[in-house]
Amino acid sequence: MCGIVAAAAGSNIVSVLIEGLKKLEYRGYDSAGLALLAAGGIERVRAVGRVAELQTAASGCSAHTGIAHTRWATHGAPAEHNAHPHVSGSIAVVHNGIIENYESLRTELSAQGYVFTSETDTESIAHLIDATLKGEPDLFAAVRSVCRRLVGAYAIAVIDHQQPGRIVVAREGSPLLLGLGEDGNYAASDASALLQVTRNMVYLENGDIAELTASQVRIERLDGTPVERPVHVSELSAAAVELGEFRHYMQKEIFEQPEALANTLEIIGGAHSIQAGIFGAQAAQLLADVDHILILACGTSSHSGMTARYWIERIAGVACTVEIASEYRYRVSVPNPRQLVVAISQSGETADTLAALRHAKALGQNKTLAICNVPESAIVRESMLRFITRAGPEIGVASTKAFTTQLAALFLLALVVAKQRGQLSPVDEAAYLDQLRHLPVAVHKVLTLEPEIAIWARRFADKKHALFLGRGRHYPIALEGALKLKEISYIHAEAYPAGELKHGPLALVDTDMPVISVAPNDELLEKLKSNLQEVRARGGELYVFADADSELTASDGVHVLRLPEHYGLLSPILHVIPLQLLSYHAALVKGTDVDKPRNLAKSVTVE
Ligand code: HGA
Repeated sequence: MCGIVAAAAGSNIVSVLIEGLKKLEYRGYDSAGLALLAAGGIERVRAVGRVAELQTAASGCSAHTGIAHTRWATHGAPAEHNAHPHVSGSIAVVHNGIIENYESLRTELSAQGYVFTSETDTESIAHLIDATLKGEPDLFAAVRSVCRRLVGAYAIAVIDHQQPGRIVVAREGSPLLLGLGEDGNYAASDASALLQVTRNMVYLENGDIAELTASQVRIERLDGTPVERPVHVSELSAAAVELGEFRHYMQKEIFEQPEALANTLEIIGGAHSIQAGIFGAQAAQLLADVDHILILACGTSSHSGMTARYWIERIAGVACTVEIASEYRYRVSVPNPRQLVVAISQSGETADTLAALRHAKALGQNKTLAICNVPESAIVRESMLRFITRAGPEIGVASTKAFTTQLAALFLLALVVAKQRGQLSPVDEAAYLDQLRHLPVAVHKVLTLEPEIAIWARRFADKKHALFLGRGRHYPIALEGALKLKEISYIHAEAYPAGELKHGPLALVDTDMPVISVAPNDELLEKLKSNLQEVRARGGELYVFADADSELTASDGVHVLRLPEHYGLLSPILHVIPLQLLSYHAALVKGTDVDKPRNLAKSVTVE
C-alpha cells in the first residue's frame, strides 16, 4: 500500500523523508518519489523500484520542506510517469487511496486545458488544487475546498513553492498522522516512519485537514471548525517482533488480528463501492473474461482458499477449484487459459506453491494473482496481480493472523469478481463493505472468550485424538482447527464435513473422543444439529462453538460457547478464532514449544 512521509523542519529533511519511506516499505510498493521546496521551485525525483534507488537519485538534494511517497499502483501501471508526487503549476501532491470520481474530474480539468501526464486518479487532485488556487490563493483554503469535491478515500500531503515552508495534509478513509518534533513537524502514514525524529504523534480523524510548518501545526475540520487532537507518545519500537505482554508469539498474533484485519482492509477505506484496482492496475482488464478460478496453496493457506471457494461461487457465480500446490505441480491437468490462478502463501516463498504457480504459467495460464503477506516475495514478483495482506510479521510457526487476513483478501476478491460480472448489486456491495469494516470490532469481541476457551482446553488436553466438525463454509474452518491442534499440541485431530460422519468416522466416536463443532446459525445449522445428535448418542463429548443466534443449549456431555455476533457469510473469519485459542491453550497445558513446534518451519522454502 502507498506510504506518505512529509517534513517541514529547520534543517535538511531529505534523509528524514528517505528513512521514513524505508520504514514504510513493508506496506508494499512498486515505485517511490519525493518533491522538495527548493530555491528555484519544486524539485521532484521519482524512481520505479526500491526506495534505495530513489535515495541514490536524490543524493545531493537539500531542502527544509518536502513530501515523499511509496506508490502501490491502483490506477495506472507501476511506471515513473505514474509515480507520486504529481505536480501541477506551483504545487505537488502525494496521495494514498482511490478517488472514485476521478474520471469526471479529469474530464472537467481537461476541458479547462489541463494536460494529464499519468493514468492515476491522483493527478486530478493536483490539477484541481492548481485550478482552485487561481481563485483562492491560500493553500490551506484551496486544499480544503478541493477535499470537499473528492469522493472516495484519501490521505494527501501538498506543498506549494509560492508558499514556502508550508505543508497541507488531509485525510478521509486512508490513515495519516502528524509527528511533533523538536526541529520540525512531520506527517506520515504510520508512526514507524517518524520514530526517527519524534515519539509525539497526533492521529488525524477522517475529515481533518492540517497545516504544518517547522514551528507550528493547526488542525481544522473540512467545514472550517478548529479542532485539537490529543498527542500520543508512541511506544512503538521494534515492538512488531517483540513479545510484549504475551507469553508466546502465537498468542500475540492471535490478539493482533483486529489490527491486522483493519490494516489489510485499509484499502477499502470508507468507500461504498469496491474497485478491481485493489488487486493491481491491470486487474479490471485481466479479470474481464475469467471463467474459472483455480486456487493453489498449502497448509493453512489452502484452508483460506477452500473457504473462499464458497464465497466465490456463491457471490460471484464463478466456478472455483482449490488444489494442494504440491499435488497440482506434478499432476497432469487440463489447462484453461481463461482461468484465474490464485497462489496463496504467507511468506510468498512457499516452494510448492511457487512451483505450482510456475507450472500453471508453463501450461499457458497467465492470469495469475498472488495473495501474500510479504510484498517482495517470489510469488508476488512472479504474478501479474497481487494483494498484500498487512498482517505484519508472523513469527509463530502456526499461522493465525496471516490466515484471517488472507480470508479478508479472498472475500474482497469474491466481491470484485462478482462486480466485474454484474452479479453484485450496489446495495449488497455497500453492505458487504460495511460488514468488512466492522470485522475488527467483531473479532475483538470473540477474543474476550479466551478464559472460557482455556477451561475447555484443560478438559481435553490429555486426549490422544479429537474430531472437528463443520458444514459448508465452516468445514474448512474445522480443518484449520484440527491442523492448529495437531501442529502445536501434537494431539491427533481430523476434520470432517459433519454430514460425512456416518460414512466412516462415526466408528471412532466413544467417550474418549472429544468432538469440536463449528455451529453458527447458518443455513445448515439444522442439519448439523442432527449430526451432533449422532455423536451424542455414541457417548462422544461435544464442544460446540455456536453464535448469538444459534438455538443450541448446553446439556450433559454437550458444552456450548456462543460467539457474540452472527456474521453471515464472513462468519468463518470469526469462528476460526476460538479454535486458534483452543489449540494454543491445549498446547500450554501440554507444555509443548508453542512457537516452534517440533519438525515444523515457518517459511517452507523447500519442497
Ligand atoms: N490511486 C493512487 C494511489 C494508490 C494507493 O493508495 N495505493 O495503496 C495511484 O494509483 O497512484
